[in-house]
Amino acid sequence: MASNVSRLLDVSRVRLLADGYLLKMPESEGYHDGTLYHQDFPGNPVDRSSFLTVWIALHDMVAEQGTMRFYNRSHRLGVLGQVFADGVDLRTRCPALKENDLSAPLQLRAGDATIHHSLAVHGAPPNRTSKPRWAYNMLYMDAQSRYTMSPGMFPEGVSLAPFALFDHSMFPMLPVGNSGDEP
Ligand SMILES: O=C(O)CCC(=O)C(=O)O
Repeated sequence: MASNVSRLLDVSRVRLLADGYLLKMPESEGYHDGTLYHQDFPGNPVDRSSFLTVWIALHDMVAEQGTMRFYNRSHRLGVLGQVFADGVDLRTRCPALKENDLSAPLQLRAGDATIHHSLAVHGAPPNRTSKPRWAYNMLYMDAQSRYTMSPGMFPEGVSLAPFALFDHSMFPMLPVGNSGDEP
């Protein structure tokens, strides 16, 4: 995975920035609504606007379970701002996002993955089925990225100096092969 990410980012070394399980409960149970359309960059304390999120379906899932959708080419629109503070998603804030540029709803098999750029606008509808939706995601960054201290996703108890490299076991440097395999 790290080798493929290094090729996509065009960098020689990559670190894991974060990973986690993503549970979207059925909307009918009242625990979760859709995922606001957002970019990942404003929610992470990283000084590079190019990092990648790999999202893996942990079971077969239909689009009605709330699979993600992406605005094609939206990574070219620049940094569009944080959405989770005021709950106003980027489709409302940014008229340049056109409905016909939205990717089709995805039906996925267990193990299928999507990869998106940290500036790609993406979101997901609520899970309108009766079954929970489980996914696992991993964020990979250029190993030369530096810590900006901006609020966002960051592990509790880890302390880095401003603009330090992410030189900590929570952000492992990953082996990058040079086998030339296709991503
Ligand atoms: O799983 C979701 O619905 C959203 C996940 C997401 O925004 C991400 O992986 O960047």
